[in-house]
Amino acid sequence: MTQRAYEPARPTDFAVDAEALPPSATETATFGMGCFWGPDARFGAMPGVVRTRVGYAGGTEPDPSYYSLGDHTEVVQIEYDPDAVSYADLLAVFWANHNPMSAPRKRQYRGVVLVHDDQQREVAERTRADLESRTGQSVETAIEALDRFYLAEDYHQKYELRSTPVVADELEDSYGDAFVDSTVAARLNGFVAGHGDRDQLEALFARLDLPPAALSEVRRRL
Ligand code: MHO
Repeated sequence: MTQRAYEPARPTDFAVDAEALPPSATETATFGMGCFWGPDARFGAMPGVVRTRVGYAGGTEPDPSYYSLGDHTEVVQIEYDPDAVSYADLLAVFWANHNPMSAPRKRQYRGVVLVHDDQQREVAERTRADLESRTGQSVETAIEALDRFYLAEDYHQKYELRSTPVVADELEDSYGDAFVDSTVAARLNGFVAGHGDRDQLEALFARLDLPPAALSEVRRRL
């Protein structure tokens, strides 16, 4: 596999992040499923997901950026705890949350599973075949090997959370560039977008050592 892996930072200012599973113990999945803001939030709130980030992949041109995407696609990258959630679980969310039956006009938004290894390819192909036989329609979503993931600009990371600036700024001030790899940021980004249930939310809040002003601001949004 030629894939050059993104190396997550280890932000630790907040207990939830300090105690999060380290990158050496996680597995990684990469999906293209339309504008990457939505899946960043959806997967960020999913139990068993440890960190998320958005970026560009699936093309050949070097150093893509949002306004110079070349042949790349917007993707979400998900680090997960394989003892808590399976690749097949993530794929179920993936298939259910984009339209696999029609190829979008822009390559920027195409549906694609960028597999990290042969095991992932096998599960991806099996679930695609299941979907085709269940619906009797042919699936346009591609399954390809991930070559290289390029991290998107800061302002695209945890996009939903950025509309609660008190919290996003608090986390970014503490973490700087490592903000993107904060589990706290991933969860809150998901919760403010309406994902996750009350129990998950309260479990996070019980462990959240954010300043009171930031806590009450985020609660106001939930
Ligand atoms: N231009 C669209 C999608 C943004 S996404 C990062 C919007 O503003 O909603 O491609």
